Amino acid sequence: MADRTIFERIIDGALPATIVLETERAAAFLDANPLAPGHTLVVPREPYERLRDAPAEVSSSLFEAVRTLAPAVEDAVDADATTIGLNDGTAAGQEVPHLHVHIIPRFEGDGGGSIHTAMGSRPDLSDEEMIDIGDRIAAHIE
Ligand code: DGP
Repeated sequence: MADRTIFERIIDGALPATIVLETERAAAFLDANPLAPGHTLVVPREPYERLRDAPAEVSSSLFEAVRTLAPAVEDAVDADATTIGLNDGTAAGQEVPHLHVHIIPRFEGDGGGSIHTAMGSRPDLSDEEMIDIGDRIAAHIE
């Protein structure tokens, strides 16, 4: 089918990839454009676009796979640490519309930053604004 995502086609075997884990609901393979050796993508088998679209059993399986893989990836490439990230939506840099978690091995002195460096600036929020935002988040929990 023409409208399958790249990642569905990888899981189906229609596109080549180095697959490192397959579970009932998730799969993982090496990123074709790695930021470090071992850069791995973990995806649900079903093509939910955003984290908010995935039912609880799918997101649980996804993060269980992340938990399994993060130390395996780190050890396999003898890394010192790991950055785990999810570009959730186009404004956050998501290019492939199939939910995926990046596992990126990190090395002392590799020149990369923390997740904080992904943002160009920080907002200056008052205590009242922080409380109001917190209240609104709590009110939106479904
Ligand atoms: P994001 O910006 O979070 O949507 O990252 C998408 C990642 O997917 C990017 O790091 C490169 C990777 N990618 C894109 N196309 C392919 C592909 O065909 N195969 C593999 N293995 N990775 C891909």
